[in-house]
Amino acid sequence: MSEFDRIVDGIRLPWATSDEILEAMKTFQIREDDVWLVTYPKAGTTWTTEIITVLSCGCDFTKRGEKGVNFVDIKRPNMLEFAHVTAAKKTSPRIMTTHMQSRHMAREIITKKPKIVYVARNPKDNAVSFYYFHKSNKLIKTFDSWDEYFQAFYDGDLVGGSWFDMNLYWWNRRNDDNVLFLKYEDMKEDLASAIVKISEFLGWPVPEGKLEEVVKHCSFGSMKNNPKINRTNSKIIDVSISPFVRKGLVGDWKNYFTVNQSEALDKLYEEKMKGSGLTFRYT
Ligand code: PPS
Repeated sequence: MSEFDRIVDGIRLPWATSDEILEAMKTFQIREDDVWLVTYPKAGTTWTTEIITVLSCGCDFTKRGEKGVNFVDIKRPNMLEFAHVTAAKKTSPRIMTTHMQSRHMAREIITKKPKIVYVARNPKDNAVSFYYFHKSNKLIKTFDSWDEYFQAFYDGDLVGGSWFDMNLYWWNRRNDDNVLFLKYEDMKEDLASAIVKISEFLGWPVPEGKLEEVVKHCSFGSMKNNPKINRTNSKIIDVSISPFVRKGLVGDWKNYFTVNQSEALDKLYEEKMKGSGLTFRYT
């Protein structure tokens, strides 16, 4: 227990994920036509949210954002009501996002079979990105050093819990009809294909001739230059410490991991993900 977080059911959670939210998820009504984007923090949530949002309005950029995205995990200080309360009043189809581990997710997510897009990012880059988020986000703690942070990531003792548990859970569900499992590294390699895949999965087509524009809109450069997306005026994220849309690279981990840390994480991956068949590109 700290001023920033506490452990619930073995998972460290920020205070902003209050007990009321966890309680509400037990009975929160999922709709079959909901679209849920599920991610471990810093795996590409904002990027994929942007793609889904643009697809949801027929790729008409002037209408982008009309629908709103319901991130149910936390109540920010400036919110008048809980996101799940707001979401319950929304018309279908709703766009929902969460970083919750299966233990805390809205229970009906499995039984109601909404469309679920899961994005996974290799653990090393995911860890570095989350490290910077800890520095800039006022709602979670800042670690004194990279080494101290690395140990917490290794131990699965960060807010949001273990990278391994979450990714293994959704990888094991990747063949369910209602699940689309994507990798950040594949999205980086070929954004157009990722957009088409998401579009086909959701049944929200990209109008003829529009794909290039959507790719441009969702590219790293244009998202970084978008103050709303880059949280430039956020009261929670101090972008002077680290921009929200930071580097967007595959392989940045090499600037932080020591050889020993890299080898230790490889070994842990081997143990935790053994036999799963899930692999990542690290460069
Ligand atoms: S959060 O706080 O959990 O919602 O963060 P999340 O959006 O999941 O992850 C943030 C990282 O995604 C990178 N990002 C992108 N990468 C490539 N292309 C695009 N368009 C893009 N948009 C965001 C962002 O820069 C963070 O990664 P790092 O490595 O920190 O740069």
